Parts: sequence; C-alpha cells; structure tokens
Amino acid sequence: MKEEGHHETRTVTHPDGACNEGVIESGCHDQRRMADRARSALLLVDVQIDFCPGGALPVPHGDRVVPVLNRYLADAVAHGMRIYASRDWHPAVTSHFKPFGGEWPPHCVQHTPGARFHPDLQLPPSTIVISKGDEPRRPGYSAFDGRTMEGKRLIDDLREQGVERLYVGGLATDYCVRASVLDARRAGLEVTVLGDAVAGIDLHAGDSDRAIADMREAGAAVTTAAECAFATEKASAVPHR
Ligand code: VGL
Repeated sequence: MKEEGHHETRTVTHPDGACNEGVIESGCHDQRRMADRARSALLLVDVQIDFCPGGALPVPHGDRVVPVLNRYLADAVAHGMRIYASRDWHPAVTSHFKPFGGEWPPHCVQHTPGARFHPDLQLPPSTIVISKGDEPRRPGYSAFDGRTMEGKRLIDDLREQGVERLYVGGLATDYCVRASVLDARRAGLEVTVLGDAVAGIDLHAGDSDRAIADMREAGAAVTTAAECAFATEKASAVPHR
C-alpha cells in the first residue's frame, strides 16, 4: 500500500489537551482546540531502508526514529490528522550520485529494496506518499520538491486541505528534514520538528545541531513527545539531543 497515495478525507473527532502546562516553545497552546487537528498534518521525511543502518547511505542510528515515529503515527491517526511520508526516489543515473559528479553514494534508487520505507514503520493505508529526487539534475532534498502519486505538489495538497501546521520527523536532520522544514516555513506554514524523531548524518561534526539551529531561526518549534503532543501523554521524558 505504501507505494500508492490515497486521498482520504478524515474527520476530526478527538480534541484533547495532551500538552503540558508551561512549556516554552512547544506550540502546544495552539493545539488544544479541535479545529487545530484538522489544520495539522504529520510529515515523515525519508524513513527509507537506505538511510538506516545496513543501507547505502546510513544515518547513524537512523532506525531509532522508527518506534518513536510509530507512536506519533498512532496518535496522528487517532486525531484524524493527515499523514504524509516523503521518499527519495532517484533514477539510477543522477548528478546527485558520486559516479555522476555528485556528493553521495547511490541510494534510494527507484523500485529497489533500499528505496522502500523501513519495514517496521507503521504507515496507515491513508498515508500520502511524496516522491522526490526523481529528476536527474535535482537532488530533491526537500519534500516540497516532491509530488503525490497523482503528481500533485505537496504544497498544493496541503493548501487544498487547509493544513497550516506541519509536525516533521524523519531522516536526515541535516539534509532532507532541514530542507523540508525551511521550505515549509517559506511557504508560511507553522512547523514543529519532532526532536526525538529525527536523526542526522553529521558528515561534519555539528551539522545536525546547526540544522536544528537553522530551523529554529526560521521559526520552527522543536519539541519532543514528552513536552508536547498531539502525541500521547504516556511518552517518556526524552530531552532533546
Ligand atoms: C538525504 C543526503 C542525501 C536525506 C538524501 O534524506 O536527508 N541526505 N540524500
């Protein structure tokens, strides 16, 4: 199912107050109202086999985001939130890859096992898959470069659905998460980065920290399930980084 996009319209039925009081920079105050659920969507960036240990371009401990994201996914489903999952979806020959002048080893080549979502990621059938990086001359770091299975740009789908806030997790903090978050901010969306559900490559020491700083500077909030959620109150306290 994951290879097919769906466009289900879901109804918001679950207002709750899962946010802690007094949390700074969480965006929680905004989330109590029922209407906010409809305005919010979850974006999982590139949680693909090639970006996990054993893959072609592994993010160190990249697979650690999977169980955390599964909790966010369950809560997003419970709250009737729209769910997007982006994937790198490269042709075999692209200027993004080292053999063709690019920076990276070949990874996430279309229709190869490494391009699949992590097998433990519990994407609901309604997940909207966003494919990106399929143009041979564009790296496609940002999910906003991508399109649904029907060819619709992510931003157009978000606007049609009235989504104003994105919760973003996935891989890698310092590349595709960063690029997606910055594009979301440029598009005027409110953004909360799920700080306990991202992991970075850190090709240069500190890249992920700098990426987090860049995202904050662009106006994104960075939070964890412990601090704030549409997510569950059961989440344990995990300090960011
Ligand atoms: C990514 C490096 C190269 C990512 C993709 O998904 O963050 N990073 N291609």
